[in-house]
Amino acid sequence: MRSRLRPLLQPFVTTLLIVSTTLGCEYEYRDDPVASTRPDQPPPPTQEEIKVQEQRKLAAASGDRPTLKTGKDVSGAMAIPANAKKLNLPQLAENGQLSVASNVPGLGDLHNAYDEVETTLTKSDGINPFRFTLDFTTARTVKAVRVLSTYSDYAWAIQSDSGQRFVVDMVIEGEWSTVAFPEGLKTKQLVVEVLRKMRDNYVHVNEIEVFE
Ligand SMILES: [Ca+2]
Repeated sequence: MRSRLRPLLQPFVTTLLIVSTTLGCEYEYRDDPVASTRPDQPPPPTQEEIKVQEQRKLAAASGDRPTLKTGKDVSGAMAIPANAKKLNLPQLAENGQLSVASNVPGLGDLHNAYDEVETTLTKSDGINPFRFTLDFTTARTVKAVRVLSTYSDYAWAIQSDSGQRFVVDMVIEGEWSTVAFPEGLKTKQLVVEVLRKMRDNYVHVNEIEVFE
């Protein structure tokens, strides 16, 4: 019986051997699993970032041009008073006598807006108006503030810590605009808002200067 079955079983055993050898070879040439190189997940957004994202969505959905809150219209050309002296904002910031914040979270180049270099700028990442808050450690008697914004005509506003607010309605793209206070504006805080007036809402601010 066994001898009669052997010829029948032989091809089957041979086939099994070939299949197992082939599979074995295939496994040997397979690459080892590659370790995951995916970077760590970014941290969840902060409440402030969520609020900004919602503002962007609302602005995009409305299709309206943003505007500045009203204030005293000082749109006429103004000159820096002759006796005014420019504050060295980068130095004051480095000395801890000035801190600058904005309404756009996470900007790493905010200092470009007050580094005394016209060609360097920071942009608002879709937030319009772009608001800067300059907090001095001691009260200043401000005689003028001037601003330079590029890539679009713009409007801007300056506000003191007492709430006095001045608005320049229209400035040509790439031109400096000055608001002067010949009598001096006593304040520890200056809020500067720049509104982009054309096309998108990426506000480019090259420089903010303060004179005392
Ligand atoms: Ca600059």
